[in-house]
Amino acid sequence: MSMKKSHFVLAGAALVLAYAAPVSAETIQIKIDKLKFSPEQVTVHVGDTIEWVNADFIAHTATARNKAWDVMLAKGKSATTAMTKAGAIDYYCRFHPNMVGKIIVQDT
Ligand SMILES: [Cu+2]
Repeated sequence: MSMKKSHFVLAGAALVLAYAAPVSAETIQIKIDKLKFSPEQVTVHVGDTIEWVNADFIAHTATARNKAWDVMLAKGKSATTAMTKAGAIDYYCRFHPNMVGKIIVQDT
């Protein structure tokens, strides 16, 4: 293999890595319907965003037990929360403590 050709191959491999490396952030929807978070448990990555959609006709909250966030969700409204730290977060609704869910945030 000539020097020229091996350089070309290396450049091609570097290009593939450059395209594969960045993981794009995602938005994951958690719906509230009939006093339930759905899905009840999700696994996401640091940098992802949770979109809360309250499909009920009453207000709810999504409140992290570790106090990382407390999202107020009026009836029929939605809101977003960015997941900035790795870890497992249990959350609940302050108005209806039986409503619980869990978000597992993985390092990217
Ligand atoms: Cu509630």
